[in-house]
Amino acid sequence: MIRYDWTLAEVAEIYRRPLLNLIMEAAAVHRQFHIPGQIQACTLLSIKTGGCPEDCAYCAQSVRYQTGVQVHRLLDVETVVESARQAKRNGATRFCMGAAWREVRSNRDFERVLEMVRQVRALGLEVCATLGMLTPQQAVALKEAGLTAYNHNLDTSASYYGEIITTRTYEDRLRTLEVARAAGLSLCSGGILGLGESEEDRIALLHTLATMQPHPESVPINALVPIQGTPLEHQEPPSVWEMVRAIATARLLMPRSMIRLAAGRERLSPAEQVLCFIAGANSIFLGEKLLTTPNAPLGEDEKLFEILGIQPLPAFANALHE
Ligand code: SAM
Ligand code: DTB
Ligand code: SF4
Repeated sequence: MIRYDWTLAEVAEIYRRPLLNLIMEAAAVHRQFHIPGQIQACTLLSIKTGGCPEDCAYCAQSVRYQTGVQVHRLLDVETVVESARQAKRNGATRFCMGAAWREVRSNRDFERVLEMVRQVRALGLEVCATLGMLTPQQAVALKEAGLTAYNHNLDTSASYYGEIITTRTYEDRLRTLEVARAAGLSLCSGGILGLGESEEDRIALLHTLATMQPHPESVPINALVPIQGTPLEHQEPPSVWEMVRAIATARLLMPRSMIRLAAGRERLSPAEQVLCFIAGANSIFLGEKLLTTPNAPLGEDEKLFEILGIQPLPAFANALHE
Protein backbone atom coordinates (compact mmCIF):
# COMPACT_ATOMS: atom_id res chain seq x y z
CA MET A 1 0.00 0.00 0.00
CA ILE A 2 1.39 3.36 -1.01
CA ARG A 3 0.29 6.34 1.07
CA TYR A 4 0.32 10.02 0.21
CA ASP A 5 -1.51 11.27 3.29
CA TRP A 6 1.27 10.96 5.86
CA THR A 7 0.95 13.42 8.71
CA LEU A 8 3.94 15.28 10.06
CA ALA A 9 3.49 13.43 13.37
CA GLU A 10 3.59 10.05 11.61
CA VAL A 11 6.75 10.97 9.76
CA ALA A 12 8.34 12.18 13.01
CA GLU A 13 7.36 8.96 14.77
CA ILE A 14 8.99 6.85 12.05
CA TYR A 15 12.09 9.05 11.87
CA ARG A 16 12.61 8.78 15.64
CA ARG A 17 12.27 5.01 15.96
CA PRO A 18 15.21 3.13 17.50
CA LEU A 19 17.67 2.94 14.60
CA LEU A 20 18.07 -0.82 14.40
CA ASN A 21 14.30 -1.34 14.35
CA LEU A 22 13.95 1.36 11.70
CA ILE A 23 16.60 -0.29 9.52
CA MET A 24 14.95 -3.70 9.81
CA GLU A 25 11.50 -2.35 9.02
CA ALA A 26 12.83 -0.45 6.02
CA ALA A 27 14.64 -3.56 4.80
CA ALA A 28 11.39 -5.55 4.96
CA VAL A 29 9.48 -2.94 2.97
CA HIS A 30 12.35 -2.73 0.53
CA ARG A 31 12.05 -6.46 -0.24
CA GLN A 32 8.33 -6.11 -0.91
CA PHE A 33 8.76 -3.46 -3.56
CA HIS A 34 12.21 -4.06 -5.04
CA ILE A 35 14.47 -6.89 -6.04
CA PRO A 36 17.02 -7.08 -3.24
CA GLY A 37 20.56 -6.72 -4.44
CA GLN A 38 19.59 -4.70 -7.49
CA ILE A 39 21.13 -1.25 -7.56
CA GLN A 40 20.73 1.53 -10.07
CA ALA A 41 23.94 3.16 -11.28
CA CYS A 42 23.67 6.74 -12.49
CA THR A 43 26.52 8.84 -13.84
CA LEU A 44 26.63 12.61 -13.49
CA LEU A 45 28.15 15.14 -15.83
CA SER A 46 28.29 18.88 -15.35
CA ILE A 47 27.48 20.18 -18.83
CA LYS A 48 27.77 23.83 -17.81
CA THR A 49 29.88 24.63 -14.79
CA GLY A 50 30.01 27.62 -12.46
CA GLY A 51 28.93 31.22 -12.86
CA CYS A 52 25.47 30.56 -11.43
CA PRO A 53 23.58 33.67 -10.25
CA GLU A 54 21.85 31.81 -7.39
CA ASP A 55 23.27 31.95 -3.86
CA CYS A 56 22.79 28.37 -2.61
CA ALA A 57 25.05 28.33 0.44
CA TYR A 58 26.39 24.83 -0.23
CA CYS A 59 27.27 25.22 -3.88
CA ALA A 60 30.66 25.36 -5.58
CA GLN A 61 29.07 26.92 -8.65
CA SER A 62 27.51 30.13 -7.34
CA VAL A 63 29.18 33.35 -8.58
CA ARG A 64 28.81 34.72 -5.06
CA TYR A 65 31.57 32.57 -3.59
CA GLN A 66 35.26 32.19 -4.41
CA THR A 67 35.45 28.42 -4.69
CA GLY A 68 38.10 28.04 -7.36
CA VAL A 69 35.76 25.99 -9.53
CA GLN A 70 36.76 25.77 -13.20
CA VAL A 71 34.02 27.76 -14.95
CA HIS A 72 32.91 26.33 -18.28
CA ARG A 73 30.25 27.30 -20.79
CA LEU A 74 27.90 24.67 -22.18
CA LEU A 75 29.83 21.64 -23.47
CA ASP A 76 29.59 20.40 -27.07
CA VAL A 77 27.07 17.71 -27.89
CA GLU A 78 29.82 15.29 -28.94
CA THR A 79 31.78 15.72 -25.69
CA VAL A 80 28.66 14.94 -23.69
CA VAL A 81 27.66 11.94 -25.80
CA GLU A 82 31.18 10.52 -25.57
CA SER A 83 31.02 10.87 -21.81
CA ALA A 84 27.66 9.06 -21.82
CA ARG A 85 29.15 6.23 -23.89
CA GLN A 86 31.93 5.91 -21.34
CA ALA A 87 29.40 5.92 -18.50
CA LYS A 88 27.51 3.11 -20.23
CA ARG A 89 30.72 1.10 -20.66
CA ASN A 90 31.34 1.56 -16.93
CA GLY A 91 27.93 0.06 -16.18
CA ALA A 92 25.72 3.11 -15.71
CA THR A 93 22.13 2.89 -16.94
CA ARG A 94 21.12 6.48 -16.26
CA PHE A 95 23.02 9.56 -17.37
CA CYS A 96 22.36 12.83 -15.51
CA MET A 97 23.33 16.18 -16.97
CA GLY A 98 23.63 19.18 -14.66
CA ALA A 99 23.82 22.84 -15.64
CA ALA A 100 24.61 25.72 -13.29
CA TRP A 101 21.61 27.75 -14.43
CA ARG A 102 18.99 29.55 -12.40
CA GLU A 103 16.49 28.71 -15.11
CA VAL A 104 16.42 27.47 -18.67
CA ARG A 105 16.33 30.13 -21.38
CA SER A 106 14.79 29.17 -24.70
CA ASN A 107 17.84 29.86 -26.82
CA ARG A 108 20.51 28.00 -28.77
CA ASP A 109 21.98 26.53 -25.60
CA PHE A 110 18.63 24.92 -24.83
CA GLU A 111 18.45 23.54 -28.39
CA ARG A 112 21.85 22.01 -27.76
CA VAL A 113 20.68 20.43 -24.52
CA LEU A 114 17.72 18.93 -26.38
CA GLU A 115 20.13 17.42 -28.90
CA MET A 116 22.23 15.99 -26.04
CA VAL A 117 19.08 14.41 -24.61
CA ARG A 118 18.15 12.85 -27.99
CA GLN A 119 21.60 11.40 -28.54
CA VAL A 120 22.13 10.09 -25.01
CA ARG A 121 18.68 8.52 -25.08
CA ALA A 122 19.59 6.87 -28.40
CA LEU A 123 22.41 5.04 -26.57
CA GLY A 124 19.72 3.19 -24.62
CA LEU A 125 20.36 5.10 -21.41
CA GLU A 126 17.80 6.73 -19.16
CA VAL A 127 18.42 10.47 -19.33
CA CYS A 128 18.02 12.89 -16.46
CA ALA A 129 18.68 16.61 -16.47
CA THR A 130 18.94 19.26 -13.78
CA LEU A 131 18.82 22.71 -15.33
CA GLY A 132 17.05 24.93 -12.81
CA MET A 133 13.56 26.36 -13.31
CA LEU A 134 11.51 25.36 -16.35
CA THR A 135 8.52 26.70 -18.23
CA PRO A 136 5.78 24.25 -19.27
CA GLN A 137 6.89 24.56 -22.91
CA GLN A 138 10.50 23.74 -22.06
CA ALA A 139 9.41 20.74 -20.01
CA VAL A 140 7.37 19.41 -22.94
CA ALA A 141 10.31 19.96 -25.31
CA LEU A 142 12.58 17.97 -22.98
CA LYS A 143 10.03 15.18 -22.75
CA GLU A 144 9.67 15.07 -26.54
CA ALA A 145 13.45 14.91 -26.92
CA GLY A 146 13.39 11.74 -24.82
CA LEU A 147 14.21 12.97 -21.33
CA THR A 148 13.34 10.35 -18.72
CA ALA A 149 13.49 12.38 -15.53
CA TYR A 150 13.98 15.90 -14.23
CA ASN A 151 16.06 16.49 -11.10
CA HIS A 152 15.10 19.40 -8.92
CA ASN A 153 15.91 19.02 -5.23
CA LEU A 154 13.95 20.58 -2.39
CA ASP A 155 17.19 20.38 -0.38
CA THR A 156 15.64 21.04 3.05
CA SER A 157 12.41 22.04 4.79
CA ALA A 158 10.30 24.97 3.62
CA SER A 159 11.05 26.82 6.85
CA TYR A 160 14.84 26.38 6.70
CA TYR A 161 15.09 27.04 2.95
CA GLY A 162 15.55 30.81 3.37
CA GLU A 163 18.67 30.23 5.49
CA ILE A 164 20.33 28.44 2.58
CA ILE A 165 19.01 30.16 -0.54
CA THR A 166 17.63 33.68 -0.83
CA THR A 167 17.45 34.07 -4.61
CA ARG A 168 14.39 31.85 -5.05
CA THR A 169 11.63 30.39 -2.91
CA TYR A 170 10.44 26.95 -1.93
CA GLU A 171 7.28 27.69 -3.93
CA ASP A 172 9.42 28.28 -7.06
CA ARG A 173 10.96 24.88 -6.47
CA LEU A 174 7.59 23.13 -6.02
CA ARG A 175 6.19 24.90 -9.10
CA THR A 176 9.02 23.60 -11.32
CA LEU A 177 8.42 20.09 -10.02
CA GLU A 178 4.75 20.43 -11.00
CA VAL A 179 5.69 21.72 -14.43
CA ALA A 180 8.01 18.76 -15.03
CA ARG A 181 5.38 16.33 -13.77
CA ALA A 182 2.67 17.86 -15.98
CA ALA A 183 4.91 17.27 -19.03
CA GLY A 184 5.02 13.56 -18.16
CA LEU A 185 8.57 13.53 -16.82
CA SER A 186 9.63 11.29 -13.95
CA LEU A 187 10.71 13.32 -10.94
CA CYS A 188 13.98 13.11 -9.10
CA SER A 189 13.82 15.22 -5.96
CA GLY A 190 15.46 14.95 -2.59
CA GLY A 191 17.64 16.82 -0.20
CA ILE A 192 20.92 17.46 1.52
CA LEU A 193 21.76 16.55 5.11
CA GLY A 194 24.27 18.70 6.93
CA LEU A 195 23.17 22.23 6.02
CA GLY A 196 22.85 23.06 9.73
CA GLU A 197 19.19 22.03 9.71
CA SER A 198 17.40 20.51 12.69
CA GLU A 199 15.84 17.08 12.98
CA GLU A 200 12.45 18.79 12.51
CA ASP A 201 13.65 20.19 9.19
CA ARG A 202 14.64 16.73 7.98
CA ILE A 203 11.28 15.37 9.06
CA ALA A 204 9.48 18.22 7.27
CA LEU A 205 11.48 17.67 4.07
CA LEU A 206 10.64 13.95 4.08
CA HIS A 207 7.00 14.81 4.79
CA THR A 208 6.85 17.21 1.83
CA LEU A 209 8.32 14.58 -0.51
CA ALA A 210 6.12 11.77 0.82
CA THR A 211 2.90 13.73 0.42
CA MET A 212 3.50 14.47 -3.25
CA GLN A 213 1.19 12.35 -5.36
CA PRO A 214 2.69 10.44 -7.03
CA HIS A 215 5.93 10.33 -5.04
CA PRO A 216 9.08 11.42 -6.87
CA GLU A 217 10.30 8.29 -8.68
CA SER A 218 13.74 8.95 -7.33
CA VAL A 219 14.80 10.58 -4.11
CA PRO A 220 18.46 11.51 -3.73
CA ILE A 221 19.73 11.78 -0.17
CA ASN A 222 22.90 13.88 -0.34
CA ALA A 223 25.38 14.45 2.45
CA LEU A 224 26.78 17.95 2.27
CA VAL A 225 30.12 18.06 0.49
CA PRO A 226 31.63 21.11 2.23
CA ILE A 227 33.08 23.43 -0.40
CA GLN A 228 35.84 25.86 0.50
CA GLY A 229 34.77 29.44 -0.04
CA THR A 230 31.06 28.80 0.55
CA PRO A 231 29.25 29.86 3.74
CA LEU A 232 28.98 26.16 4.68
CA GLU A 233 32.67 25.35 4.23
CA HIS A 234 33.17 24.54 7.92
CA GLN A 235 29.92 22.65 8.36
CA GLU A 236 30.29 19.17 9.82
CA PRO A 237 28.96 16.60 7.31
CA PRO A 238 26.27 14.25 8.65
CA SER A 239 27.22 10.97 10.31
CA VAL A 240 26.48 7.64 8.69
CA TRP A 241 23.74 7.14 11.32
CA GLU A 242 21.96 10.28 10.19
CA MET A 243 22.23 9.16 6.57
CA VAL A 244 20.88 5.70 7.39
CA ARG A 245 18.02 7.17 9.41
CA ALA A 246 16.97 9.46 6.58
CA ILE A 247 17.27 6.69 3.99
CA ALA A 248 15.26 4.20 6.04
CA THR A 249 12.53 6.76 6.72
CA ALA A 250 12.36 7.66 3.03
CA ARG A 251 12.10 3.96 2.16
CA LEU A 252 9.17 3.43 4.55
CA LEU A 253 7.35 6.55 3.38
CA MET A 254 7.94 6.07 -0.36
CA PRO A 255 8.23 2.30 -0.80
CA ARG A 256 8.28 2.25 -4.58
CA SER A 257 10.73 5.12 -5.18
CA MET A 258 14.39 4.70 -5.91
CA ILE A 259 16.30 6.08 -2.91
CA ARG A 260 19.69 7.34 -3.97
CA LEU A 261 22.71 7.38 -1.68
CA ALA A 262 24.00 10.44 -3.52
CA ALA A 263 26.73 12.99 -2.68
CA GLY A 264 29.00 12.14 0.24
CA ARG A 265 29.18 8.41 -0.46
CA GLU A 266 32.96 8.49 -0.90
CA ARG A 267 33.36 9.34 2.77
CA LEU A 268 31.58 6.12 3.79
CA SER A 269 33.41 2.83 4.25
CA PRO A 270 32.16 -0.19 2.25
CA ALA A 271 30.42 -1.53 5.39
CA GLU A 272 28.72 1.83 5.99
CA GLN A 273 27.49 1.86 2.40
CA VAL A 274 26.10 -1.64 2.87
CA LEU A 275 24.16 -0.36 5.86
CA CYS A 276 22.63 2.31 3.62
CA PHE A 277 21.67 -0.38 1.07
CA ILE A 278 20.08 -2.54 3.75
CA ALA A 279 18.15 0.51 4.96
CA GLY A 280 16.65 0.91 1.50
CA ALA A 281 19.05 2.84 -0.71
CA ASN A 282 19.02 1.25 -4.16
CA SER A 283 20.67 3.81 -6.37
CA ILE A 284 24.09 5.44 -6.44
CA PHE A 285 26.21 7.73 -8.57
CA LEU A 286 28.87 5.75 -10.35
CA GLY A 287 31.98 7.42 -11.74
CA GLU A 288 34.97 9.39 -10.59
CA LYS A 289 33.19 12.72 -10.35
CA LEU A 290 29.88 14.18 -9.21
CA LEU A 291 29.45 17.69 -10.66
CA THR A 292 32.55 19.45 -9.34
CA THR A 293 33.75 17.13 -6.57
CA PRO A 294 35.20 13.60 -6.57
CA ASN A 295 32.94 10.58 -6.20
CA ALA A 296 33.78 7.02 -5.09
CA PRO A 297 36.57 5.56 -7.27
CA LEU A 298 35.29 3.21 -10.01
CA GLY A 299 37.62 0.37 -9.07
CA GLU A 300 36.36 0.39 -5.48
CA ASP A 301 32.72 0.33 -6.59
CA GLU A 302 33.46 -2.56 -8.90
CA LYS A 303 35.01 -4.47 -5.98
CA LEU A 304 32.06 -3.67 -3.72
CA PHE A 305 29.51 -4.82 -6.33
CA GLU A 306 31.49 -8.03 -6.76
CA ILE A 307 31.74 -8.74 -3.03
CA LEU A 308 28.04 -8.07 -2.44
CA GLY A 309 26.82 -9.79 -5.60
CA ILE A 310 24.99 -6.63 -6.63
CA GLN A 311 23.05 -6.81 -9.89
CA PRO A 312 22.81 -3.56 -11.80
CA LEU A 313 19.23 -2.37 -12.33
CA PRO A 314 18.57 -2.45 -16.10
CA ALA A 315 17.66 0.82 -17.83
CA PHE A 316 13.90 1.50 -17.94
CA ALA A 317 13.19 -1.30 -15.46
CA ASN A 318 10.95 1.11 -13.62
CA ALA A 319 9.02 2.17 -16.69
CA LEU A 320 5.83 1.54 -14.71
CA HIS A 321 6.53 4.89 -13.09
CA GLU A 322 6.57 6.72 -16.36
N1 SAM B 1 21.27 24.60 -10.90
C1 SAM B 1 20.36 23.53 -10.82
C2 SAM B 1 19.61 23.46 -9.54
O1 SAM B 1 20.05 24.00 -8.53
O2 SAM B 1 18.54 22.84 -9.53
C3 SAM B 1 20.99 22.18 -11.09
C4 SAM B 1 22.37 21.83 -10.52
S1 SAM B 1 22.50 21.81 -8.74
C5 SAM B 1 24.24 21.72 -8.51
C6 SAM B 1 21.85 20.19 -8.31
C7 SAM B 1 21.78 19.79 -6.86
O3 SAM B 1 23.05 19.37 -6.40
C8 SAM B 1 21.37 20.84 -5.84
O4 SAM B 1 20.00 21.01 -5.81
C9 SAM B 1 21.87 20.23 -4.54
O5 SAM B 1 20.85 19.45 -3.95
C10 SAM B 1 23.03 19.35 -4.98
N2 SAM B 1 24.31 19.87 -4.48
C11 SAM B 1 24.98 20.93 -4.99
N3 SAM B 1 26.11 21.17 -4.29
C12 SAM B 1 26.16 20.24 -3.30
C13 SAM B 1 27.07 19.99 -2.23
N4 SAM B 1 28.15 20.74 -2.05
N5 SAM B 1 26.83 18.95 -1.41
C14 SAM B 1 25.72 18.18 -1.60
N6 SAM B 1 24.82 18.40 -2.58
C15 SAM B 1 25.02 19.42 -3.41
C1 DTB C 1 21.74 15.23 -6.55
O1 DTB C 1 20.83 15.07 -5.72
N1 DTB C 1 23.02 15.26 -6.25
C2 DTB C 1 23.82 15.48 -7.44
C3 DTB C 1 22.76 15.52 -8.56
N2 DTB C 1 21.55 15.36 -7.84
C4 DTB C 1 22.71 16.66 -9.48
C5 DTB C 1 24.74 16.64 -7.31
C6 DTB C 1 25.74 16.47 -6.18
C7 DTB C 1 26.70 17.59 -6.24
C8 DTB C 1 27.81 17.46 -5.22
C9 DTB C 1 28.73 18.60 -5.23
C10 DTB C 1 29.48 18.81 -6.50
O2 DTB C 1 30.04 17.84 -7.10
O3 DTB C 1 29.61 19.98 -6.91
FE1 SF4 D 1 23.22 27.40 -9.05
FE2 SF4 D 1 22.14 24.97 -8.75
FE3 SF4 D 1 24.47 25.66 -7.51
FE4 SF4 D 1 22.19 26.74 -6.68
S1 SF4 D 1 22.72 24.57 -6.62
S2 SF4 D 1 24.13 27.84 -7.06
S3 SF4 D 1 21.07 26.94 -8.60
S4 SF4 D 1 24.14 25.47 -9.71
